[in-house]
Amino acid sequence: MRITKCRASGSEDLRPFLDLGVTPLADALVDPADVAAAEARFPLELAFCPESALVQITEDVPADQLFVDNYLYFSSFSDHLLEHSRDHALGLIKSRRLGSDSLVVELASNDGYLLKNFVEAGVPVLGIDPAPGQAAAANEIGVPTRAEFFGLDMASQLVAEGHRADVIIANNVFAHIPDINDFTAGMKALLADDGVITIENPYVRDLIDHCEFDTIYHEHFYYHSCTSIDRQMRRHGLHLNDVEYFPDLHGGTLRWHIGHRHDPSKTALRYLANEQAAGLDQFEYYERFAARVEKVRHDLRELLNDLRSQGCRVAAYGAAAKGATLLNYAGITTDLVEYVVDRNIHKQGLCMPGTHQPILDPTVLLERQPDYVLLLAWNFRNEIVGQQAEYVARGGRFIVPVPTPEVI
Ligand code: JHZ
Repeated sequence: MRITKCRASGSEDLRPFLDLGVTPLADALVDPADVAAAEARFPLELAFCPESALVQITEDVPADQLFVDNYLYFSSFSDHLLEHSRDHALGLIKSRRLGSDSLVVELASNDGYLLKNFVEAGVPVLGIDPAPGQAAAANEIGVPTRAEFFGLDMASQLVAEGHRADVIIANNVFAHIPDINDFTAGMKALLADDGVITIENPYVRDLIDHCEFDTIYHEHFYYHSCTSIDRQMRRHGLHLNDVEYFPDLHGGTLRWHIGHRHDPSKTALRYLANEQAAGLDQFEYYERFAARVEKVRHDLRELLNDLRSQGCRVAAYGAAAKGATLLNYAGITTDLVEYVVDRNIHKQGLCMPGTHQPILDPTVLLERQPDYVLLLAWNFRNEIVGQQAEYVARGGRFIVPVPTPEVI
């Protein structure tokens, strides 16, 4: 269903600026037996709300369809993410002096990849994640996890049970919530008086500036800036107090520190001022994005067509959600890219949504030695290219699709 109002501010002044067509759900990988059947498809369009400064998609797909029925994303398959998460946990234990009488709650705790670091240090945790397979995997490794959607109801229930969180962590989930106000109100209710919320999410400024349009898909309702976070928190009596930047994580990720009291660091104030100076709170900043996205599609198709006409064999690496957006928007079917490899064993044996490349184990790259590999998971470029040193030593080449298609 198409929304008519900003999900955050309720304003009707929603200004569309990018149309990626009608695409299947990016994580709805297809069983090979079902490829002949029609897949559900939904419009994928982006809009900006001047009141909330929030970029968002205009289509609402029910959350069950996105995160319960089709969800095979397990955080633990990236070494880089595991290291990043460990640093985050150890940093919080030290700076917040967490111990056996503290409580850390993670929203969208996935397979326990982050909370396990607190468990190892003897800090009590609670994971919350609606995806049943991921929640079960977390419980199995000793990370107590409830397989539920988080919101004000659940927060109130936890408070009634006597819980208040010293730390609430919400990594790569603040884009994924259909009702952002209910989710924010839940965090406000659950947070202890002197507690801290840390939220990580890819930065909309990097998305626009580096043309990372493939990170747009139906799971990602929102594309955040410091300004949009600041306005969202203030609406709920919370405050943005600090900002950290991780340029190599998911194409550029920000971590926002939020509390009940307003005590902004110089860094937080600088980010807000820089965004205002650059115009991130104005529609004009987003207006010309569509033409740049269209050029990536054109150039990538031209490159792949040229390679195929020279008889080159092309595969892809990473059955990522962003890969599904790229392949579907650019119309890259099996005639241009034959198959995709991915080390997530839950994805192997299935096919990419819409374009239907089979997903295979990465060892086939050495068995079949394709001439080129389109790097769909370009956010893990160093990690993946490093792992594939042998493929490269034998003459294999990677194609990085964004910001402009490039052979490396
Ligand atoms: P990856 C994810 O998006 C999921 P996606 C989520 N929707 C989100 O918000 C963003 O991140 C920020 C594989 N892989 O993580 C694993 C290897 O095979 O970029 C994944 O299937 N070998 C919550 O889905 C895929 O690549 C490797 O060495 O776009 C990467 O997907 C590595 C490092 C990864 O996610």
